[in-house]
Amino acid sequence: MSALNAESTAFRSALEAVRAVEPRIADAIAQELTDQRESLKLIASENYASPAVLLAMGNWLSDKYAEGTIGRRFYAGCQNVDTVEAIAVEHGKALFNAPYAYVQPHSGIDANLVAYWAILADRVEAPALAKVQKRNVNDMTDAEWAELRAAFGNQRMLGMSLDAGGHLTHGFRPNISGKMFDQRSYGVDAATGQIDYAALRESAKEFRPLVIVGGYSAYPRKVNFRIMREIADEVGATFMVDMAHFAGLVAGKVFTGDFDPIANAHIVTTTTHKSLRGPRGGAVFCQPELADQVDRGCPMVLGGPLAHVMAAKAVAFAEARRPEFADYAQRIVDNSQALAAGLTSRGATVVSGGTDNHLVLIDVDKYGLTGRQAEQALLDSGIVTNRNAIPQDPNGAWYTSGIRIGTPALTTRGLGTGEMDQIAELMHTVLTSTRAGASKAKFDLDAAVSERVAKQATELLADFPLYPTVDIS
Ligand code: DSN
Repeated sequence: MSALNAESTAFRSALEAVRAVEPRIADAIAQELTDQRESLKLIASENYASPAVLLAMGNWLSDKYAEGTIGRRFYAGCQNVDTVEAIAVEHGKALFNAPYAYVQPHSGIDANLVAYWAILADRVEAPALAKVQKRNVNDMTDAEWAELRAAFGNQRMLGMSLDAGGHLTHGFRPNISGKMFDQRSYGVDAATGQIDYAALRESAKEFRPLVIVGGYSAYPRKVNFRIMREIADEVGATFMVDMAHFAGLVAGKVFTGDFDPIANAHIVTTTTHKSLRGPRGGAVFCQPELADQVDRGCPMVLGGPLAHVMAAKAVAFAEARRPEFADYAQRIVDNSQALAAGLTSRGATVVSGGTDNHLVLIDVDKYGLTGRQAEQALLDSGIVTNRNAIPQDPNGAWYTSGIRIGTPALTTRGLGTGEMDQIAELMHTVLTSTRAGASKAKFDLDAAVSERVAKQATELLADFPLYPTVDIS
């Protein structure tokens, strides 16, 4: 049986089994494939996992509870989960050249919580921990949170500001990290749009954080993790990097040397489904001295490990160890740079003047639009992006003034730099044809324009079929 037939048969059979119980779910799954095939997906945090990764998740490994770690479980009968987790760890360590890997986190937020707890537990005195265990945290006021932080030694976190591209889990209040830590942000230089390491160093010296967090969700440049580690060492901080967005570029050896987080940080967290192209999930990589605390992730902050997803992580890591993944990673950046150049040449304002990674951030104020208006106008035209704050954004995090555009997914489909220029033209057409409406969410766009662009987007994708080996019709 050819690969085409094996994969198609597998997905068809799975849908048939689901349809026999709840046809609406089978229909929604099938429709998702149709929708993904037809849309120009430029969401920087999304990708298309391989059929092998997807199929590794749909099985009876899901039925097993396995709290604990390899060989030390709180449940009997975990021999196959042990095998799966050990293989995922083996591939993860080899892929990233990491001394230690923990592949249980269910998401990036979970991975960050595991890392924060490991850092706190490693650095905080035992009496402070005992004090916390007496608390009921659910009804705590801000003052009580401050008291709790004091019990932990007033731990401080220095992380990237949200408008410069940082993530909510880097110490912001909608996330528990904003309650666990006193957070101070570092931003970007107003003129260059890039991290000002001298300012970061000064801030760290003054603030004396327990942890410095590198990494981002919407920063279009390489980060010099060697300099950040130097700063952390100067102030006695633990240096953590959240590489969720650019893990694929680390795996593919686009980011090496000073720009390799694993080589420079004490602890590194990631998701596995963005540029890394694996299943939805997270992982933590760390230096050996933090390994014991990281291993406490479940049940400290995680529910039981998802063995079926760890199986898919193992498959994805194995795929990323192949030479063709390095080629893929480089093409992600080539495409991103071509997209930035195409937009710039058509008059767009690209934040920081370009990109070194998988994403491009544009300032849509140039078109008299908010991010919310631009995002919806593009979506109506078949182009899926997401609105994002830009440095010193006057429109805040909800409406924003920016659009974040990422190339990992379309690069997986095989689109190249020529197609990126065509996409820049389509985006330019939509953005210059859209007029702001009566509110920050409303806008006017001639339906003829959006229909024409959507048709052109579909035509562009026709030469790059998604999941060409999968036929579920
Ligand atoms: N949701 C991810 C992103 O879009 O960047 C991060 O949480």
